Formats: sequence, C-alpha cells, structure tokens
Amino acid sequence: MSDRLSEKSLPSISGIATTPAYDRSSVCTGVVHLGIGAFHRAHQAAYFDRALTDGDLRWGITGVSLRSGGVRDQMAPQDCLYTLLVRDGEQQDAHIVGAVRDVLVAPENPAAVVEALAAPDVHLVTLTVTEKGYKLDPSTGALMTEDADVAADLSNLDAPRTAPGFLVAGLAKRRAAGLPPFTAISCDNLPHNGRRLERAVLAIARAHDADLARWIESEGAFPQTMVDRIVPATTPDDIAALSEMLGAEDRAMVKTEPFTQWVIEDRFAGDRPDFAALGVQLTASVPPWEDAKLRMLNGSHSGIAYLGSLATIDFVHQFVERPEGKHFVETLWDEAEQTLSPPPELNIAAYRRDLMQRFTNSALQHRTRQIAMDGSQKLPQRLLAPIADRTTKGLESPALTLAVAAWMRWQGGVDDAGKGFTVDDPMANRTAAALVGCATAKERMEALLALDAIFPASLAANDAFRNALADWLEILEKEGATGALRRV
Ligand code: CS2
Repeated sequence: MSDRLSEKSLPSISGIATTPAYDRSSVCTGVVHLGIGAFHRAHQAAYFDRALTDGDLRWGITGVSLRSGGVRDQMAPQDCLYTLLVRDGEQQDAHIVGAVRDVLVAPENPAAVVEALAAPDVHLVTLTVTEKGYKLDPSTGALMTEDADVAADLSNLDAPRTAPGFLVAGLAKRRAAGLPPFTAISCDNLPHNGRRLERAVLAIARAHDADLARWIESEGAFPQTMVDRIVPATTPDDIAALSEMLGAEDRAMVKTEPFTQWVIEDRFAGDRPDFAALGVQLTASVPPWEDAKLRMLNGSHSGIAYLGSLATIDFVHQFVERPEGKHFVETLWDEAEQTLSPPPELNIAAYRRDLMQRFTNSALQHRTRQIAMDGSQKLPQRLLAPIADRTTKGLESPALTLAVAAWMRWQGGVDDAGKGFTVDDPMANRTAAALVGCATAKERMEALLALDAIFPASLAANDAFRNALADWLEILEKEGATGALRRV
C-alpha cells in the first residue's frame, strides 16, 4: 500500500507527473469555489493553477462542499493536492494541481464559509453546484420559495443552507466591512447561468435588506459563462492504477479529456487574473456559445444517456461506435444546429467533427448513467428549447423528441433488460407519482408532460409534439431503445 500524495511525496513523483512550479506557501486565496466536485478540479481549478504557474500568486482556491465532507476527507490528508489525469486513447498525461489551499464543509461550519467569502483577498467566487443547486424552477427560472432550504435562507442567514444564500451572507459581510463585492461566476450548464444566479441572489437579498440588494445589483457582477470539459466520475480502478504509476495514492484525482473551453462574459466587479492569457475567451455575449454547447454537446449527451442506459450500453464511446447510435447523434445535431445563431468564430461543421471525436475517446469511460442523473433539471435547456424553436417554425424534431421520450421511459425505473434502478433526480418522487395508474404509453406521456416545472405550457399544448412523443414512447416500450434507434 503506497503513501498518500502530499507535499512530501512531490519530489519522488516529479519525474512521472508535472508538479506545481510555484511556491505553494506564497499563494494567496483569491477564489472561493462552491461545489468542489470533479468538474471544478478538472476545469476552473486547472485555469487558476495555470495563473499561479505563470507567476500571479493571487489565485489560490478555498473549495467549499455544500453537502458532505467526502471531498475534504479525500483532499485534506494530501495537503489539498490532486492529480489531473488527461487521457486520450493510449496517451495519458498527469499533472499535480496545487491551486486548492483548503476545503470547507458548509453544513459543518457555515460561518467559516461566510468568513471565507468576506475575506479581503477574495475577488472571485466560482460555482459548480449542479443545475439543482440554484434552487430555481427548471422551466421558468424562478426561485423555488417552497423549498425548505430556500425558505430557511429567506427568513434567516445566520447559517445559510443554499448556494445563493451563502453568496448573500458573504456579500452582506463584505458590505458591512466596507469591501467591494466579489464577482460570482456560475459554471453550471444552465441557460443564462449568470442572470439566473443573480436573480436567485437578489431575491434572497431583498427578503433581508433592500439596500443590500440594491448594492449587489449596482456593484456586483454575475457574468454568464460557457464551460466545457468532459469529466467522468473517478472509479476505484482509476485510483488504483494511478497509485501504481505515481507510487503515491491520490484519492482526489480527476480524469478528463485534452479539450477544455471557458467562455466568460467580460463583466467583473473587481480583480481577476489575466483570463485571456490563461486561454479563457472573454466576450460581450455568451448566449450564442452557450446555446451551441447546451444543445449540441449536452443535448446529445442526454439522448445518449437515456437511450444508452435503457439499452444497457455502459459508456458514451460504445454508444457512438454503433452505427445507429452515431446516426442518432448526427440527426439530433442536424435538428439542434438549425436552431442556433453561432458566433462567427464558431465553425459548426468543425465543432461537430471535434465533438464526435471527443465522444469516441474510449479512455474516458464516461458512463451513460452518470449523465442520466438529474434529467428534470437538464431537459428544458438541452432538448425542450430546441424542440420549441423548431415547433414555432413548423419543423418536426424526431431525434430530439426520441431523446425526451427516452427520458420518460427512464422515469419508469426499469431498463430494456427488465432490470430495475433508482431514478437519480430531485423530481423522481413527482415523476413516479405522476405515472401511478397510467395504463398506456399515451397516458404515461400525458402524465409526465403535465409537469409544468419541466415542460413549458406552450410546448406541452402542441399536438404535433404530443403525438410524436406518444409514438416514440410506445416504440420504446415495445421495441426497446435499440429498436427505436433503428427507426431514426
Ligand atoms: C454531461 C455534462 O453529465 C452531464 O450532464 O452532459 O457534464 C458534460 O459532460 C459537460 O457539460 C461537458 O462540458
């Protein structure tokens, strides 16, 4: 059994992996990150690590877990070091990231998180709290005031419970101390993520102090972003193989692909690193980038997730290796592409080619079931928005609609091999309740379509869409996902 990765083990592994080229003890904490999961460690933290490597030592990170102590328990014994393992086919490249300085666990000590957010050196707060962490209605984007944690934060912020609640408490403390606000950068795959975060923050701030809300609105900044990097969940086998390679065990490692992209709206409340020098694209308008990514990459991902998982295809690369799987993805892209107004720098044909290449990366072992999580929060921006756009133009959307039907079938909790599974989704109880007593595919489709937190009323009322959805659900139930894919 090897020792844990730590500052002490760095000299012995420096020939095998690249190690921090800066003096970690001189690094300041300029970033607080909420939701320190694998995606943050493989994406934003890698950019801040680059800033440190380039000599700007202001951008160390305090990571915050909003739910459990799991990541802290992985990272604290390793001096918060972890390996970024970039895999592409047979190639792999290991880099030890030193940017994270500390990990806090919000439920254990909410005051420490507020303290961190109010520190004078902190200028940026980044978030990857997943779609559901914003506590916004997925269909309308309104704050879910009936949610118990939101209700708690609306009445008292002594011990915040939600990500927006923490931001408000941190901003209030900064204002009281005469400090400027931080720039809050949402890095989740939500449409208009910055505006949505701002809306949630202002709603909570207004419930406490109208002046604070006005100050946040005028002095704060919530830029929109588009983030992209495929980061499959780490497995025990990945950890074992890396331990073997490094001669030190790293329980906080993340594995990812070579590709990485971060587009940020050029709107900041104060200091930030030289983002452009780090490879970040700064732009006045993020939505065209965001729509392209959400509808092409994420939309096809969700289709692959439900159809693949139903057909018991474990990994994304296996799905696109099948001719009918690849054809489905290409057809979905044809449909989604027609709804986009891509920025001039984005060549969609090249983007599609690269995307297919990324999906075929077998070294990633990206599980279809991982992507199937939280579908209720993902469907509106990935699949329903392009379908709605096409519907208003009188266009049909067979592949996009099949993906929605596959999500509906997934809510039944049984795959095409007859094996039961737990639907991992904050709305799983509601979808299960909606399906009780439904006897036919059409009834099941109608029951789920009536969930207005997911389906916009105008789309749900469209007969052509309803009929196509009912037909696909019936085919999925009778012929399975593989049968349905052959009909696209
Ligand atoms: C995926 C994303 O799990 C999912 O929902 O679609 O995590 C996807 O891998 C990333 O957005 C890629 O940038």
